Amino acid sequence: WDRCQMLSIKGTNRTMGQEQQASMKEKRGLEDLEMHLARRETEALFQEQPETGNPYLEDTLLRSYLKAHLPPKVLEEVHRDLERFGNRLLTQIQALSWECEQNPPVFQQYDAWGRRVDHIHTCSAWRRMKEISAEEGLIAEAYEKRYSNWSRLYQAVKLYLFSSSSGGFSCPLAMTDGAAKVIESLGIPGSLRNAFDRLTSRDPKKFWTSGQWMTERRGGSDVANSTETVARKQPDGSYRLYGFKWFTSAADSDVTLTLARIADAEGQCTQGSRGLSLFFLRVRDEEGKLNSIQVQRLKNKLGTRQMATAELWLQGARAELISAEGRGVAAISNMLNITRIHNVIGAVASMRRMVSLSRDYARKRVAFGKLLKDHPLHMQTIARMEVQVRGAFLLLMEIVRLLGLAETNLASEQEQLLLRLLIPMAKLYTGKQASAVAVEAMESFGGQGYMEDTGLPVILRDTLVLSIWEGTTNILSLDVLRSLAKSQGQVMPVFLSTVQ
Ligand code: UCC
Repeated sequence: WDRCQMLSIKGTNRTMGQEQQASMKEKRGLEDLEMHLARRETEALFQEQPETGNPYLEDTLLRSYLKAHLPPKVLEEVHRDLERFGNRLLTQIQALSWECEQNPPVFQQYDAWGRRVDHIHTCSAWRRMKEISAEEGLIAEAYEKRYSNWSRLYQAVKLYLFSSSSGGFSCPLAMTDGAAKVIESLGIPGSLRNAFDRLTSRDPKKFWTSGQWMTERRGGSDVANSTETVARKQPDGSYRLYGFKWFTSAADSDVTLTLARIADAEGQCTQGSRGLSLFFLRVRDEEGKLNSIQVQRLKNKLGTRQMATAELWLQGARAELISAEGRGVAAISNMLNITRIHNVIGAVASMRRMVSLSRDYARKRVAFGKLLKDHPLHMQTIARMEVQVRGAFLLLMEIVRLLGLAETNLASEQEQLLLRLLIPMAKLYTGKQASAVAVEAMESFGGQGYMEDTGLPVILRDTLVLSIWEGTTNILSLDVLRSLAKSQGQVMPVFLSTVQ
């Protein structure tokens, strides 16, 4: 309309006064137009941010699952704690998570005077995550067994709620849980009592995290043939480790479990799986000095950038042998099974977060004259994702329910077989599923989904590792076969009847 007005003014014969008036009017008209456009531009670019509320209260499937399965007394206490925890996630922890993303770890190899220091600087939010993990009993809950066989499931639920707001801290927690499990399965030897207490502590000042150093230069899947690290026995019965660990996640951890080959008196080692033994070591001493370890560099990863993944030289690191000689792989497999369950937790949690955000956006964003939620095609896409999240969630709950039974000696032989089969199966399936769902959910935000500062690409990047670390899809497929073979096929009818 403004434009038509101006054109009609320009086209007429006018006196000087009229010209002046017309030119002022034209100027005003242009100013109006600019203001109008500017306002329109701002309005058109403004979109309501997708948000989620208390992740526990909003998760109707989780709540109905707990209601259907937990004994009423346990449910009452768990519900109260999860509601409080959900609020804490919303009001405190989510902001810390973003801070971790914004301030990835920095590696300082030398000090100003040329001394080698190999210091990995982490941000205050990352260190706060460690304290929060202890305060919330994110590891402790599973080992205190306050709720008997339900403790493991309760811990898994807290980790599931925490995972997508943890700023990557769910990774060291996975390995910490795995290390505690290995130590517990060894009967908590006296020399490891202090470590076990710290790994499962609720006291932020005492709490330790653990690493899991398995991957070496020659590979990460074929551990039996790739491990070059050598362990030399010392007169006091301890060992010193020499080797190069190529991929160590959360390298700022306090302790770690790792594999090495014990050298005999002639310096010879047994090759293959039977030559591998499991060791425990502290990464730093009381003063923070590295245990004869040099940090080569930090890894430059596609995702999980909040966390320091490093290449480490072991140059005589003092360590304790904790498995029988040559039984390293079997001993660390307890850890692997726990970290693989954490992987499933991470997968389900990231799918839940993406789909929840997508659902919220559909209630706010208008396109083609109506809200996205009123477009059947859009809703069909969201519904398909929702079904995937729900299925994966129920599979996870079944696994941690079975694990809880096994850990309190309440699982039947059949349930134990089923658990052994379901862990690699769930890990391989949800690992791939998570990134597919994340990509689909990202698309549901249009171009905004592709923008770094929305935080959505971070979730996608971080899901891409889920099919890789802790055993790739094919390695886990082979582990499914291993579990079939180990049970001499007995697990198959158990699986089929359970599914039916
Ligand atoms: O460290 C990494 C990143 C850390 C970050 C983790 C955070 C995750 C949380 C996410 C939160 C969001 S990545 C490094 C991970 N590396 C792996 O996962 C290794 C992948 N490779 C495998 O899993 C292979 O299958 C191997 C290494 C286990 C294969 O070794 P072997 O020695 O060739 O296999 P064997 O000879 O078949 O098995 C040796 C023994 C057998 O026991 P026995 O001798 O009694 O018959 C097997 O039954 O180990 C037993 N065993 C198992 N037992 C092997 N695998 C298992 C298992 N899964 N469960 C029980």
